[in-house]
Amino acid sequence: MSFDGIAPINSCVKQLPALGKPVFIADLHLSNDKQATKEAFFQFLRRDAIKFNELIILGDLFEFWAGDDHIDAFPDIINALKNYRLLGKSLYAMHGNRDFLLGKVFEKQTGAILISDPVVTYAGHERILLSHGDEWCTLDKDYQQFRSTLRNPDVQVSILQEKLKHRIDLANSLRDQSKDENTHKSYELMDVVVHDVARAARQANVATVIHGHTHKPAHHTHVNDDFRFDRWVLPDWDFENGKTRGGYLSYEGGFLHFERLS
Ligand SMILES: [Mn+2]
Repeated sequence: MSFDGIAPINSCVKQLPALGKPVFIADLHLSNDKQATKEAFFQFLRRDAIKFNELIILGDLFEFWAGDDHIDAFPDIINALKNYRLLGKSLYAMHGNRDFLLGKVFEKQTGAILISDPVVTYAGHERILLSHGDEWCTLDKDYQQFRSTLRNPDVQVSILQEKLKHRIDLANSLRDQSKDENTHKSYELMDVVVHDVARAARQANVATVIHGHTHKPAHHTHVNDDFRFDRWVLPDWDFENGKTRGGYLSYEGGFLHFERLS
């Protein structure tokens, strides 16, 4: 499976069709050493996502994705996604900061469509802005610098020309480094800056924003310079060692609704 030369960031569509009955998830951080979390995801697809028409993954489905030639490490996850598509459902995936190298082969093998971050969609009459959310963690200047480097198409292409093993080693070391750094970062530094979300919402002409990344699930109603908007933050998932953290947001009958998984 060879890299086709298209930077993953250039593989994303900038428009989504209107959503009929969508379900949103993010930050599952799936990997092969997290069997219980994978099982929770498979059960969610069979039992919960099946009740909806579109599954929208707002980033970090994977703990890390070293490039599309990494796909062979995750046959069970790829099959589960493909089976969901085969039910006639739609599947959309956004890059997170850990799986920003998801590309055309992932799309082809799962039937998912990669979507830009941020992107506007409609659910019913509601215009909604979707994002992973890390773009709005603007207090963390070092992180933003790092993010813009990794989102540069030329950088992505040159990373993908490295051997898979080198990329996996690099991803592991970056992850360890970020875990290490994050223990010293404040709560505020690791959260979005509401003013920046408000500006993006205002520019996109939406009153509702859905994002993940911060692992601070909530429904906020903000009033920022007389601009009022709702911000729904998706939970991360962790079912390892008896934990039952995870959930989804759905839209049905004109309402967004949070559901916890257990
Ligand atoms: Mn993230």
